[in-house]
Amino acid sequence: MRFIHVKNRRMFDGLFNLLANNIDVILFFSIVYVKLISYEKSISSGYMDKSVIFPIAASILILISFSFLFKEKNRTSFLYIVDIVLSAILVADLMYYRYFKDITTVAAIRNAKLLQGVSSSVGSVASAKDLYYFLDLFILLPLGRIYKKRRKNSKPLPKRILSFLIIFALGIGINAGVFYRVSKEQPTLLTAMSNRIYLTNMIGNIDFHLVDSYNYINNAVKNSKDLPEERVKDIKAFLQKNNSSTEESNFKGIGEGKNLIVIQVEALQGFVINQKVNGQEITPNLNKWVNKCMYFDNYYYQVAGGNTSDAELMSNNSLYPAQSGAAYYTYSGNKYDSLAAALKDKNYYTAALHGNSEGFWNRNVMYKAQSFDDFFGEHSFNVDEKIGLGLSDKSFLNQSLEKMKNFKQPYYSFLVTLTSHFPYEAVDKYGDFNVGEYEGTFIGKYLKAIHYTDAQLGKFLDNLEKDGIMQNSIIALYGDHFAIPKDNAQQLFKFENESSSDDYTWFKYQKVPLLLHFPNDEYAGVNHRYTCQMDLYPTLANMYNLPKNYMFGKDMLNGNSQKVIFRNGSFIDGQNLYVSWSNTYYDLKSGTKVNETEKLKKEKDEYTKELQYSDDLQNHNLISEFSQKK
Ligand code: GP9
Ligand code: MN
Repeated sequence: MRFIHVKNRRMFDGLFNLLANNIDVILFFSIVYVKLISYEKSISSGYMDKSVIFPIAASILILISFSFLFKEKNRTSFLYIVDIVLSAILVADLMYYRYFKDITTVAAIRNAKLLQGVSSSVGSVASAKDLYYFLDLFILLPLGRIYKKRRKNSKPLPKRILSFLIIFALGIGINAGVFYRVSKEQPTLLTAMSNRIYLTNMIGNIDFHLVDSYNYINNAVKNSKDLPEERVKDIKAFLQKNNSSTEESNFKGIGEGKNLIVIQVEALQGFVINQKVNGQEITPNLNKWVNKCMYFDNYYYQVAGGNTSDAELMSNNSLYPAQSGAAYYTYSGNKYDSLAAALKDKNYYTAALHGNSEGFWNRNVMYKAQSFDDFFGEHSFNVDEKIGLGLSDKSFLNQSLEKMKNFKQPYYSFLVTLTSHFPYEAVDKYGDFNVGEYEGTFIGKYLKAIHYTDAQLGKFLDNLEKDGIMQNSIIALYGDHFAIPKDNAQQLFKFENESSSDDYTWFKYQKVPLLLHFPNDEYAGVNHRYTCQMDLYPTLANMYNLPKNYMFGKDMLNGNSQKVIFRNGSFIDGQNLYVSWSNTYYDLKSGTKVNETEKLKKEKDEYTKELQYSDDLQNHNLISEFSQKK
């Protein structure tokens, strides 16, 4: 009895000593944990992922592990300094968030002019509550002093290294599991960082900054070596050849002096045009406008890790998406010879409009880099109706029209819609479109969502016509990318009565509609030429008499190239489809497999090179170099 009592007492003393000896670590963990959770709550507006507690705990453990490398009395000072730095980062992040609705990145800090918006209005983005983040520092300072005095002797170095290794491994282990889960759910999120708030909601603030820094350094190292002279010459020669316009005469200059309105529609996939469900047209309004427009029914999207932002990049610059990640993020410090910049040189007013938070896809940075005069993001609209990610298409298009009426003419308006966004659920209660047997299915939800957006686009286009704006404008409307991901392909094939589900069939549906509208519905008709998002800018450049210098695409209204190169190396040449992941060629019309010929092999090598040229150009900011030398 007495023996057990003594044993218990010893255990209790041991535990007490362990806690007392590590009180600085325990306090640090608890306080930083509370700060990180409170930060997470501030940026998540109600949809915080509960499991974020694991990466948050793991990242604190990793920080703590390093403190064990110090002698005990220095350990406390180390933790104290880390606490100060972390609190400062969190408060800076909160202020940035209040302004941009986004998380600060190394790229944004490096490009200091982007922070002007925040720094010039620190008063309006700072909050008294932010002081809470520093409160503990005042209480901990005297406590730390007392503790330090008590801790005269220290554990030997090997023991401290062991503690470091155990805690570090624990933190890394938990984080590895979390990162695995994120990359399973969204394979490109960690490298592309498309939705930084969502990512921070999954991995926490510290991990976000670590991943961001890693991506930043990784890219910088990759691009730090100068390109060999020969390579630069090759790229120059390629661009000169691709952009020379000797034979171009169709439609040349027909847009000069006219407004340009480009509408990029979220997830508008080609198969819905002129298609019915349950006996009703899915997109009755676009179907009507298809007949009044030059309609390209073989227009392919080519987006990669940058998704919507890649569609914007290609349509406005005729540059390929980045090999990995999002160009809108990786190449935000580059110089661009964009559509907006070229039109500005012709005294156009240029504006980009989108109803989501300004920071999404780094738009606040990238629209500036592409020389738009103004960006009207969520802050510039009255958010009177929110569906899903942001302002509803209905309200967005109505308010955009009112804004456009006040734009100085001629203008270039670039509108990006939002409501018909994956997973197409938010829009359900805003319409009564009956999709019959598809009710409740993934494809059924999409059809409802795109039916809603079609109605809003119809009203917008009708108003442009009614208000006489169309009379003096050229309009381009296209879908940004697929709506039905590969995971759900079977539903699409079933809907389209496809008996096969091979790669050829998959590619058949990777098209988005492109509608070009000219005053008085001139040039209306269907154009079956194989074209793609890379071709929009060269086509518009010819119509608006803009210089063509650094475009990789082709003018769809001149010449006869039918080249479509996808970011993964797959391509279409007008006769054949090449699928890179299976190294297989198909006849484009019949879908039968064909063997590789000398000609096809040559094309494949040429197109791979073309993608590499675009990568080199962007990795080494060559537009800046070339335009200085000119
Ligand atoms: C967000 C919108 C959606 O603003 O552009 O982007 P996505 O997820 O489609 O790439
Ligand atoms: Mn999109």
